Amino acid sequence: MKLDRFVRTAIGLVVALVFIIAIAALLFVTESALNVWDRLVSGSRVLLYGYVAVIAALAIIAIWLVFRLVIRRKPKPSTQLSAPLSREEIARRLRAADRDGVDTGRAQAELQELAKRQETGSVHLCFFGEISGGKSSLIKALIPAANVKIDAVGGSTVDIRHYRWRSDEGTQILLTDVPGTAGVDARLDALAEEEARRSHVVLFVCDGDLTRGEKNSIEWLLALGKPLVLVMNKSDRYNPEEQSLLMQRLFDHLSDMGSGIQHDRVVAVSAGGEADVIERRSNGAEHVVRRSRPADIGVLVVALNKLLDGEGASLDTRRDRAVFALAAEKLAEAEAQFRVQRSRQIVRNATRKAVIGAMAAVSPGTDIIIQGYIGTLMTQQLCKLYGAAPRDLDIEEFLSLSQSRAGKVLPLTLAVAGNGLKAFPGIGTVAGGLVHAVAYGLIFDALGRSLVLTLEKRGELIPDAAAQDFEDAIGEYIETGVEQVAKMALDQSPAKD
Ligand SMILES: Nc1nc2c(ncn2[C@@H]2O[C@H](COP(=O)(O)OP(=O)(O)OP(=O)(O)O)[C@@H](O)[C@H]2O)c(=O)[nH]1
Ligand SMILES: [Mg+2]
Repeated sequence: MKLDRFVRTAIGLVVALVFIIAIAALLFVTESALNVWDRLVSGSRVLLYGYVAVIAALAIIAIWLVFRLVIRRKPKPSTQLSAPLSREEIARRLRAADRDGVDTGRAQAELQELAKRQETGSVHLCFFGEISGGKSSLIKALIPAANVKIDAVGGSTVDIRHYRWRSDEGTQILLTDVPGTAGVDARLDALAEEEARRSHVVLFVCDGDLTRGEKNSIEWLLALGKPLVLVMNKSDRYNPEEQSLLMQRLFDHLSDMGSGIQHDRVVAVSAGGEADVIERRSNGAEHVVRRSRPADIGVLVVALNKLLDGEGASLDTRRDRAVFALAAEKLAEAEAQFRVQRSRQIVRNATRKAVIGAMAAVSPGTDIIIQGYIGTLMTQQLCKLYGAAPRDLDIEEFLSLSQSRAGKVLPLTLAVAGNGLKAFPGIGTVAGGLVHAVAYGLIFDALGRSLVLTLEKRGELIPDAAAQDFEDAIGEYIETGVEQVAKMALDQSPAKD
């Protein structure tokens, strides 16, 4: 690129001038700094230290400001499951949640139940599986005196019961009967799953090849680190050949899951019990006769003894960890619920303030829709609630992007606000100021609600993405929020009194 001679001369002169000014400024600054320093050093010590302290304080404030504006703070570590959890960690989370006002009752109850079980030192073996596999029958076979409900109709067990099986060297071994899974009531599945997590060992009961649901349950239990015995019950229904084929299939399934489970943890048994059979007498008449089936559970007892002997020492630690994880999950649920409630409150407060502010303004300008104090405060509060820590610049950018989006739908918002107000009886002609106030409120309400979803989804405030979410949802939000916001405005309106 060829530059004109004149332009080049001009640039050269400007460079020379800048150089001279820079040198002069440097000399000037150096001279005054040295001057000040000389005077400070020759003056009183108090003045010197005071001066240095003021400069240091100014420097710290400047660094802090830059940090706040520019550096994105890391979001709080998530409260999701991160195994293995220690007792201290879960206690710390509970204390923090308690301080925030989260209802930690269900999580605390889990830890209290654990403490109770630790105190008695008993070992819990939980019979788990789909309905009608014969869990209750197996308990009855192991403890003939136990009063267990057994029924051919699936879903016969509906609560959790512990039965004392025996004592090994003073340690009580309890068998736990839980409702079968995959029944009609999903709440019973949850009940059974929680109890399985509280137990030391799970005896997974099936009565043939595994269903998809059973495979999923086993994978889940293995992922939780539960010691497992796979019990194929009702083996009396199969001939020896079928039985050995089935056992191989069960073992293959477990190997496919990468469980590394030994052969002796897969057993075929028969709980026995009683069954009604129809018998035909010599005279041709049919009678229902109750027949008892012989029990064959020896291999199960052997497998259990071996497991208890081999893994005895680690069973408590593994059970404790599983319960800590369960408590953490319950805490996470409570925290999520808390966030939903609290975020509603925050959005409602901001909306109310926006409505009041707009009604107080003599002629509300459309440009102040969401920026300013209320928008910033609402965004900050919601981000804090969801553990996001955006830079101040991000908040500003998000609000200004949202503002331009809100501007686009302002005519629609005003129309919706006007209609919403007319729906209230006895309002008559709706004043323009009131319509504006409702429109402002609607925009805040929509902004808050969409921000909550964004934070839930992303865990942080990414200005572009959050503003896009707002734009995508604003139409729907103003329609669904209008009744509440119009009511809010009318409650504030002096015309009402
Ligand atoms: N043939 C045969 N039937 C059995 C055996 N064990 C249990 N049953 C029958 O299976 C049915 C269900 O037995 P339950 O012990 O109630 O099964 P469960 O797993 O506790 O069932 P839910 O509590 O409903 O989940 C009953 O009709 C039992 O008689 C067995 O070894 N062989
Ligand atoms: Mg049962």
